[in-house]
This record gives sequence, structure tokens and C-alpha cells, in this order.
Amino acid sequence: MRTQVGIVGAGPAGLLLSHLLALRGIDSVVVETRSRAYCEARQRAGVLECGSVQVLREAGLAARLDRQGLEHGGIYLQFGGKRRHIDFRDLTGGGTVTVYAQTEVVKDLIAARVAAGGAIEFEIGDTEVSAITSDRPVLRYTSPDGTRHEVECDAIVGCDGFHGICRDAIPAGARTVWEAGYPYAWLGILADVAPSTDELIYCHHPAGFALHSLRSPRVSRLYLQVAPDEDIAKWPDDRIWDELQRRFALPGWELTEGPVLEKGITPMRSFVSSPMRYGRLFLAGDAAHIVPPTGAKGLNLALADVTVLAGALTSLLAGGRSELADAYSDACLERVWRATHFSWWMTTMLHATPGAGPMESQLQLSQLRYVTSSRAAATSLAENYVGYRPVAMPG
Ligand code: RFL
Ligand code: PHB
Repeated sequence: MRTQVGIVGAGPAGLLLSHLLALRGIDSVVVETRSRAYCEARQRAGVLECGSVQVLREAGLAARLDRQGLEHGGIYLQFGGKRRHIDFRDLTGGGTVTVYAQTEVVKDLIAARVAAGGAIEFEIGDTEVSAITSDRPVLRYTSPDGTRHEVECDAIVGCDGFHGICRDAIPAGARTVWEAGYPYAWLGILADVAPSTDELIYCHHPAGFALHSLRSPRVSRLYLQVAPDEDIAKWPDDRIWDELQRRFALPGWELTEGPVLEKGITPMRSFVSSPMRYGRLFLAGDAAHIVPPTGAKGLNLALADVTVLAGALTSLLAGGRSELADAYSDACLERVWRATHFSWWMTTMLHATPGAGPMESQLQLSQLRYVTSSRAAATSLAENYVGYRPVAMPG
């Protein structure tokens, strides 16, 4: 078998890349270990930056997003018994984010690839990449019927997430990794109840962080900070709602409870692997970098990487020019590091560090008061949240 671009992983990064390449006349094959149903149901992110929405719209992928996505012009920060609004539109000259679940982005992308006759193989096994420093890298995998395939490519892209195999195909001596863990995790629930808020609430509380997000006008998504090794079996639905009630409590406001449709625990880490390209192997999305979810950046970074990469690969494979491919890693890592800092900053400002003592919480509260009272500080949060675009500085 032969294709121009072999793509490992049918998450948002791999799927959008294959679509953007097809629009530019470049063919690709996407291989994925999980089933289509699993990929479409995996509960993850919920917030799209305006730049991500624009990319999906320009690629003709936003019909449902434009109907069902909920545009939000700000967030609430709750701390010290008060809830303060950060107005993104006012602070950033009209900037917004759109609440539209990653599950829906993935469904839209798979439907578009299937409708266009794009090659996606689900439930494959034993993925291997080789000859990545040659002009003909090879992708091997086994399809569900047991057939072993060998695909000769012009380039291979690892969109296989944090636990994928592509990153490790780059020799250890040729890459640098930065990693930081956090002494907490998120317990997330999907609840069959209308959200009790019009915009997301990020809540600092001595007992730990809580987040009220949503999936639609009828479905809520809520998170609680828990211990990193927390056992989900110890969190029956009543205990989850009691803890959410305690952390979000505010006079005159009510958190409405409803049936829990799904629950799970997510560990948190910051991770960057550089470079994002080695020979003809490129990495994109979570395969190259992970941020804690507090800044809502992971999905947006994945979509941004492949938007840059689609142009670079087109220039390389259809135009015979390597400048953009050579610039890919540095161009993406600049945005990745900004988001890595922002996510770390949001995370450490809002979570209670076990054993940290009262000094830390006073510093957090001071920072939260500053961010909600200084226009300069609020603008910094707002422009990072809606999607930071560097401007050319004089000199
Ligand atoms: P994915 O989505 O992990 O997809 C990788 C795919 O590769 C497959 N795979 C393989 N396929 C073939 N061969 C192999 N050897 C393979 N190994 C793995 C996997 O099965 C999978 O289908 O990576 P991608 O495409 O880079 O997308 C990244 C995003 O999924 C991720 O960054 C976000 O979900 C992070 N995130 C959030 N991001 C945001 O921008 N906004 C948010 O509000 C937000 N909230 C979140 C989040 C992530 C969370 N969790 C669960 C980690 C909230 C949570 C709780
Ligand atoms: C979500 O809706 O899942 C969500 C929203 C904002 C975050 C993280 C997750 O910062």
C-alpha cells in the first residue's frame, strides 16, 4: 500500500489533519486502535477558542457547531465567598470561546472523512513506524481480521496521544522532555440536568478546586479536585453532589442536581517533548505535549498544530519546498509553551495543594483578587483563555 501521509490516531488532531490535507489534494491513511464508537463517546474537552472555531468553519466542518455550539463571552472566578465575572468580549475587543464537546467535534470530523471516502481504519493493532529518516517512511499495522499491512508514505504524523508509540520512535538522544506532575486529579461527572450557570465557574475553595461547565442547555459537566490516587468507587453520586454543593455554595444561588450519566478521574500533568519533528516523522497534539485541563487548552493546541502542519506538508509534498516543514516544530512550540504556562498558572492559582499550609492560600487569594480587580491582569487572563495571538513588537 502507498499513501502520501500516514496518520497514527483518530483523535481530533489526526482527523482534522486528514481532512485539511484532503482539501489540499494530499491523500492520507488514518489508523486507530479504538473503535469508531469509542472515539465518538470518549468524554474530554468542552471549550473551543475562537481560532479553533474559525479553522473548523473554514474547513467546512462547522454546520452543527454553528447550530449547537454555545458562544461564551467570559468566565466566573469564585473565591473567598464571592463570584467575579471576567468579561472576555470587553477585555479582548470581542473575543469569545465556544462550548462544544470534543465528542461532537470528533463525530463531525469522522462523518466528514467517511462522507469524502477518506481512509480510516479503526480497531487496528501493533502499530509500527520505521525508516523515518528516509523519504519513504513506513507505517505497519494489523487490521481487525488479522492482516498485517505495510504502508509506504512520504511522511508519517504521530497524532496518537500521550500514550502512543510515535514519540518513542524519535531516538532519546534527539529529544528533550520537560515534565511536571500535580498532587491532585479531577473527578468529572456528566449530569442530566440544565446547567445552573450561564458561563463556566472556576471555583477556589479551601477543600479543593471545583469547575461548573456544560455540554448543552440540558446537560452539565462538573469537576472536583480530588487526590491523585482517588478511588472512584468511594464517590457515590450523593457524595459528589454534596461536595459540589459545599464548594460552590453562594448565598442566593442554587446548584441544581440531576442524574449522573458518567463519571471518571483524570490525572493532571504538564509535558512537552521537543522537537515535534524528526526526519519525516511529525508529532501533533497530545503526542507531543500535555497540559492540565484548567486552562481548556489541550484540544485547541491539537487543532492548532495540525492546522500549521497541513500547510507545511502540502508545501513539502506538493510544492517540493521544505521551509515550512523545517519551521513546524519551533512555530508550534512557541504556542505550546504559552499554553503550558497559562494552564500551570490557572491550575496553581485555583487548586489547594495538599500540605501547603495557609501561606499558599493567602497568595492564591491575593492573585485572584488582583486578576478580578485590575483590568491589566484580567486582560492577560482573558487573552490567554480566548487564544493568545502574538503581535509584532517594534524593534
Ligand atoms: P487524543 O484525543 O488522545 O487522540 C489520540 C488517538 O490516538 C489513538 N492511538 C493510537 N492509534 C493507533 N496506534 C496506536 N499505537 C495508538 N495509540 C493511541 C488513541 O486511541 C486516540 O484515539 O489526542 P489528540 O488528537 O492530540 O487530541 C488531544 C485532546 O484529546 C486533548 O488535548 C484534550 O481532550 C484535553 N482537554 C481539554 N482540551 C481543551 O482544549 N479544552 C478543554 O476544555 C479540555 N478539557 C481535556 C479536558 C482533557 C481531559 N482529559 C480526560 C484528559 C478535560 C479532560 C477531563
Ligand atoms: C469541560 O467542559 O470539560 C472543561 C471546560 C473548561 C476546562 C476544562 C474542561 O478548563
